[in-house]
Amino acid sequence: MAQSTKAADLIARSGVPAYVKHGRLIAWVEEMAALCEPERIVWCDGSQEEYDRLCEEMIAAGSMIRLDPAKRPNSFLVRSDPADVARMEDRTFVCTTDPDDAGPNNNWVAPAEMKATLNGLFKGCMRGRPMYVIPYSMGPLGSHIAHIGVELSDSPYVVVSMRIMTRMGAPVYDVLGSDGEFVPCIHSVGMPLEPGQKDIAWPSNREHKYIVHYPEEKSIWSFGSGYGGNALLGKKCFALRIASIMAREQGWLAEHMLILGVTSPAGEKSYVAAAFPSACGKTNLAMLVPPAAMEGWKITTVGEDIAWIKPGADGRLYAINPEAGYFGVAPGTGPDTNATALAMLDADTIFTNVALTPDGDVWWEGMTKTPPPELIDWQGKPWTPDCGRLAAHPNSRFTVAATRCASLDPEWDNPNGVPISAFVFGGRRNDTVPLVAEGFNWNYGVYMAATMGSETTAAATGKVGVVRRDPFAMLPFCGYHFGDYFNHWLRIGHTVDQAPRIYCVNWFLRDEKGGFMWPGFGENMRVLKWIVERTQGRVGAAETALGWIPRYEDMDFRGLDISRERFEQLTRIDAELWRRELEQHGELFEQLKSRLPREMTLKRELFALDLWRDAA
Ligand code: O2Y
Ligand code: MN
Repeated sequence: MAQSTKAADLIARSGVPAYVKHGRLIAWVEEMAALCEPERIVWCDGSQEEYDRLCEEMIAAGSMIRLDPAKRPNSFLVRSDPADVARMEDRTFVCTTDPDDAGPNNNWVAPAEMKATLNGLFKGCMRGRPMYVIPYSMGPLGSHIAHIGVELSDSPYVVVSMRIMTRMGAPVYDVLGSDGEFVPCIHSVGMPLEPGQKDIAWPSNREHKYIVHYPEEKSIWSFGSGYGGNALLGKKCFALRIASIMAREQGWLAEHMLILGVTSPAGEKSYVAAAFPSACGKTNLAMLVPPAAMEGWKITTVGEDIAWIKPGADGRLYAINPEAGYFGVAPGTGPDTNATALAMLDADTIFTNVALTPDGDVWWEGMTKTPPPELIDWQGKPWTPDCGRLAAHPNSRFTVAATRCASLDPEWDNPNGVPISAFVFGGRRNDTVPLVAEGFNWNYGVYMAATMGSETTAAATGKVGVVRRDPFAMLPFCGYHFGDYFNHWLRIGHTVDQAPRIYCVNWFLRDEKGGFMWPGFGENMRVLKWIVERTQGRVGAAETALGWIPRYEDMDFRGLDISRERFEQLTRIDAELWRRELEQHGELFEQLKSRLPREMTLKRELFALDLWRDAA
């Protein structure tokens, strides 16, 4: 039988649900089935029964372990292939007709060339496996800020993860109707099964991995990996790379930002959106527990990774969290760093690549001070504390619904979003960048965000202490040229009447002995308090070349032993370090010069003059 006839037959046998009325979508599923040749097509409805059935199937196949129901009800452990443990920036591509549209910040291949490669790899790639049709909404169903995607995948792990991470299932088709817009996303683990071939616990393709975005047709193709950001295509691929392009075309923002609510003892509420590079503690900040001495202050969580932000009719910017769950890093999540997250993982959680205890529970580095005497590590091998290996992979993850988070903000699901009072940008810097600074105005803030950098960790690059420029914490996620992106940010600030103030923060300053100067975690509440009180015009600051910086008396240090001298170190602007910093800004601008807004180079010159004047 010809492939197209076989695909039509597969569609007919799949029993397209009556509520799927979208002809273009059905035709696309048929076209992809003709290419991938799955054994059957499964239309996912997002029900609990479907989730339970897929988990049971994965348990029976040996690719999922049910944890002890008394200790972790309805929770599971999955172990990936050791060669498939993280998203892969070097295998991620943005394919535009003009390479300059993708910019130097993306890996580029011509669309026709990439299509030829992918058509070859996808041909027959789902043989012996089902093709799941996964409809999902990024953002509350029907919200004017939300958008819809449909992912086709041959991985049941992707289906159950997408059910936690997004609003997934049959109701999405009601919003889609017969002709609504959706982002087509196709994913395959890239390991077809020949008749009689036994499957393995974590199928993937060790030879070929591709995570590909076509901005002009707004589609996503992912091959060869089953892990996180490479496979759950609603997250980094759609909600950041493709959405950043849609946002630019449509006048909104898609950002790598957490969203938190700050409530004062008087009951006043403000919302703050904050961008940090990966592995800088965004989840911890989004679920911060204020120190006891700051009684009455409260943090609530709208989102911990991604924000979609749109101008509202009242001239403010409104943000939603497009996701419905958290795919957080397990190691380092403990009672002192994030007690809220730890409690949230008590049930209904999928763990990936953490260690298993002999009594059917999970463990990772940082969960308890003393490790258990014996474990099964993330690769399924016996582990003891003195064996010299990590028990959990450093990028091991939990996947859990937002509704399990005790600090969840009551407005987290509001289709109109929450009004943003301040944007915060932070990186991991040993020196140079002070604890906190407020940009003098929108353009200043955009400059600070555009030039932010972060010390690399060994996990990211193999090198420690090298500053990688990560504008807006979007380096791996901006789907187009950073010069155009800076321009878009400049424009947005001037189209709204009440643009939020912009701050930069640095929790990671070190002293001459290499120790952290700022305690971080819950104590970051003191900085957040200064920020929201600034937006309300209630607290002072000193004017510096970098912007407004708090004086000692502007901060609430009740219950924290921070001397004036230490505070001065935390807020010092070192002219020599800044001279070098501005040189590096210049190097970044040189790379982006074909599309860099003039404001950026002018601002850099102004900065240099101000710093020179202050130092003189
Ligand atoms: O390695 C992965 O696939 C996950 S990456 C990730 C997951 C959740 C939130 N943020 C990130 C990130 O890299 O920024
Ligand atoms: Mn992230």
